[in-house]
Amino acid sequence: GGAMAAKRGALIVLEGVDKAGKTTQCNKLVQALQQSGRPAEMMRFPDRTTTIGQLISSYLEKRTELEDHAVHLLFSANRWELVPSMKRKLEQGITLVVDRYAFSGVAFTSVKPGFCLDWCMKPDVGLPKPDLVMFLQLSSAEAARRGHFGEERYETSDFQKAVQQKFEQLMKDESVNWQVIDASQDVESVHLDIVGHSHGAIRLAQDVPLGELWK
Ligand code: 2DT
Repeated sequence: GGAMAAKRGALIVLEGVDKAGKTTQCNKLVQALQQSGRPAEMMRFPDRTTTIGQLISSYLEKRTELEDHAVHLLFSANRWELVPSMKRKLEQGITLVVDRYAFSGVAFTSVKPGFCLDWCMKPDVGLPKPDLVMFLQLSSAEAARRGHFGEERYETSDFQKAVQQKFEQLMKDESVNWQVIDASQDVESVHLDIVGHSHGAIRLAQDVPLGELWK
């Protein structure tokens, strides 16, 4: 046989409605992986630091209006522009822990009038496929107990309920490795669940090539 390929890192995504604790858990997961000697980095979408990301950020802060199809494509373009660096890092053996991905893209746009799941998925077809997508499940009652929503676009209870239903539709797709996490538990228990699933995914990813999403 030829030279042994270096083991790649895993692409791990956290999804869920607002207030589920995604960002907290992404940070804790990266820390835990690093402490156990596994190279890991966090990413988030939208990545508001790029030129495209700044347009998106301005839209979310309601400082600008953008046509619904156009902003959907910007969110997707914001992922595609990061793909070369994501692939480089994964090939170097770095595990990427990602706060939101194409699933948020589809869930949030597809609740808008005149959009279907299928159209919303198209621009993200072929993105690096996550080895694991953990959905942080939280009831809308529990989300409400965690305090008020912020001032950004989409941060209302009705919108979030509709988004939750779209996520449930997306989770029926068995081509994606979904794991539902009970996000109503305390922070440490949620973390332990997430770490357990992640170690499994990292081990499996070492021996299979990175896939293509929805393809
Ligand atoms: P946070 O930065 O607080 O996560 O909020 N969104 C996100 C979309 O509408 N489409 C997408 O593709 C992505 C990744 C979800 C970001 C907001 O942007 C929404 C909440």
